[in-house]
This record gives sequence, C-alpha cells and structure tokens, in this order.
Amino acid sequence: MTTDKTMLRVLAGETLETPPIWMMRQAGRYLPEYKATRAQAGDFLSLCYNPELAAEVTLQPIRRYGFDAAILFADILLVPQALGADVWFVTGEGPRLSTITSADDFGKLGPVADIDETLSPIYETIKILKSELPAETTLIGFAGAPWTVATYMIAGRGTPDQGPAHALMMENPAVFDALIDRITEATIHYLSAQISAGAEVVKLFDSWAGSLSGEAFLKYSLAPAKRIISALKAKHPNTPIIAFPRGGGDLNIGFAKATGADCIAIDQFTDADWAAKHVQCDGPVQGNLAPGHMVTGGQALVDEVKRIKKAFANGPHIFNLGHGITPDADPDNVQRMIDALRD
Ligand code: 1CP
Repeated sequence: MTTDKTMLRVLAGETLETPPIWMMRQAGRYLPEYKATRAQAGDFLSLCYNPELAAEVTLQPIRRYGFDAAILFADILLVPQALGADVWFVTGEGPRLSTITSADDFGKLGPVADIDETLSPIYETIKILKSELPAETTLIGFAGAPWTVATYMIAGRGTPDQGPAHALMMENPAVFDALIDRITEATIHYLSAQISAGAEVVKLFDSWAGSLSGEAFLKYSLAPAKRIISALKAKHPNTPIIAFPRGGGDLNIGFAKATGADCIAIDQFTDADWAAKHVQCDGPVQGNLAPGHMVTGGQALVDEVKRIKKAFANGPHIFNLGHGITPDADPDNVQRMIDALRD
C-alpha cells in the first residue's frame, strides 16, 4: 500500500517505531471548544445531525493535538433512532430510548431501507471532513455492535450489567434474535454508506461485549461482527475494520481471525504484554492506556505510555486509550501522552 497515512500503514500490517495515535472520544466535553460548539448546536443530537458543526467538533482535537486519525462525530444511538426508536439525552445523566420488551415493541421498528432518511446528515459530515482534514490524517467511521446497541434499545438507557437485555435473551429469544438481526442489517448498510462517503477505516464498538460469556459471546458478539465484516469486505475489500470487543479478555484471542477484523482494540483491563503475545500475534492491535491517566497525569502517565509502547513494539500497534476519555480529563494530559509517545 502506498500511503503516507501512518494509521493505514499499521492497519496494513506495518510495524512503526512511533505508533500512530488517536483517542476514543477525542471530541468531547473535556475540551472547552467542544462545549462551545455544542452550546451553539443546542443539544447533543442536534450537534450530531448538523454536518457543519459535527465536522467542526471532529476537527477540534486534530487542530489542537495533531492526532493521526479523526473519528467521525456521531453516536452509536443514531442507528436505533433511524430504525424508529425514540432517543433523547438527559443532561448530566445520559441517553434515554423507548424500550423494546415484546414482539409488539419490535414490530414498531422501521425497515433498514429507510434509515438513510435519518442518517444522511452523517454522510454529509464525512464528505465535509474529507475536504478539510490534513492529508496525513485518517478518517474513521463507526457504529455500535449489535449486542451493545441492543442493550440500550431494550433497557431504554445505559445499564451497569445489561440486565434487561440478558433477560429478553432468556425470556423471548425470538424477539431478541430478530432485534440483533435488524441491527446487524442496519449496521452493514450504515457502515457501507459511511465508507462510500469517504470513511477510510471503520470501527465496530462492542462496549458491553464483556457481559457475554461462552455461547452467548459467540452468538451475539462474534457472529454479528463476522457477518458485518464479511458483508463490508465483499463491497469494500480495501477498507480496514477495527473491532472492539470491550471486556472480552481471553475471548480476544482469535477474534480477528474468526471475524475478519483487521485490528483488535484492547481495553485497559487487558495486560499489554499478554495482548502482544496472544492477540497481536495475529495482526494489528490498538490500545490500551487507562483513560484515568488523562485525569491524573504526572510521571505515572509517562511511564505507562512508555510501557505500553514497548510491550507492543514488535508488531503493528496503534496507540489509544482502553476506553473513552472522560469529561473530567485535563486537556494538558492529552498533550503529555502524545509527547511521551513521540519522544
Ligand atoms: O470523538 C468522539 O467523541 C467520537 C464520537 C463518539 C463515539 C465514537 C461519541 C460522541 N459517542 C461514541 C460512541 C458511543 N456512544 C459508545 C461506544 C464507545 C464507548 O463505549 O464509549 C457508546 C456506548 C455510546 C452511547 C453514549 N452516548 C453514552 C454512554 C451511555 C452509557 O451507557 O453510560 C453517552 C454518554 C453518549 C453521549 C455522547 N456521545 C458522544 C459524546 C461526545 C457524548 C457526550 C454528550 C455530550 O456532549 O453531553
């Protein structure tokens, strides 16, 4: 592959002395410029659906820090909304959705063919970004994985243990499976449209994969990821795909081979030396600094960056956090992380 984009080089299997870096949730409430643009948009969903402003907040961390990749500003809960769920955000609390607990509720969802009526502004954001991003910056599109998105659609909110989704899986498997299937089809359509609009990499966030175990993990995290990735590869063979089965632990072993993902994002609860040996042996990995270091900083931050860089130094590695940066993070610590990595 002939490209100057370090992120794409690593995703093609190259090992670089200084890994490319970007950060989950790099556009967000820890940045004063984000808060200002969000206030201008009115609320979070209006910001997501305003291509000019969504492109602006995507670019803010690139301007401030020169990250090697930009991630499209949107949310995983736009897909439920596009399928007909009610979605709103309660300030200081988080997302709220209409719930799905019966065949009747499921029956109210719309067809995948209609989702672009809601999602077309997102493709516009990507087109704006393609013309405004620096030549060396890779543009990442994304979606939530079916299980993670289903946990919000079933419970109507974020839940600590995904209890309502597990309950529906046990009590009404037909509705549960139909919901996973609908989200899977919508995700294939949505990510394919993001790639057609100009996303150079896509990432599938299975943020709650860790609450699935054994058969359920294979059926509801691995199998949908495999189906999404093989459908995308059939249409867009050259677009790399990052999978993030967060909390997967040992189940990260072989996940790339089993699903066709080009890269596995590793959370902060997974030891970097272990991941180098058992996951990076199969291909590129991304991760895995604990986001808390963006709050606490100091020498511990620098030491951790260097430890993780060293652990993954013998194979393709994209530096990132193990999960999203939190709103209480100090923007100066982000710069310290980048300096420690590029030192
Ligand atoms: O740089 C960026 O911020 C990229 C855009 C982005 C991404 C990739 C946002 C903006 N959200 C996401 C993904 C996302 N959204 C995930 C997967 C990644 C992860 O695990 O963090 C999840 C689970 C969501 C759902 C969601 N949206 C939550 C979590 C709710 C819970 O269960 O606790 C929250 C708080 C949101 C709102 C949201 N999305 C994005 C931002 C910046 C915000 C904060 C909204 C605000 O401005 O108040």
